[in-house]
Amino acid sequence: MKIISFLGIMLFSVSVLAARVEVDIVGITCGMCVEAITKGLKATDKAENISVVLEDKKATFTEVKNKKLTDSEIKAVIKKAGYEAVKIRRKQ
Ligand SMILES: [Cu+2]
Repeated sequence: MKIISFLGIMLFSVSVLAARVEVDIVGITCGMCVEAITKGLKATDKAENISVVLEDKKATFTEVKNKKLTDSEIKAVIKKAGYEAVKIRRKQ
């Protein structure tokens, strides 16, 4: 019973710590863009649950546990893929 409570607290902590990150991106025009940005974020090994939506021109993801993806890292990844990150929001 103690172990179950402990696991519950651990899971709760993880879900609290995993920030949802939203990135507004300029230059997304098609599915290839979506693919390039998704691949770029995935390659960092710091982002999971990655979703890039063409219509919204927005990428959302959660940070991998204990791996912080800074705003400048995000901008660099998006730039490397050929686009520009104009706004980054974090939601706990
Ligand atoms: Cu495209």
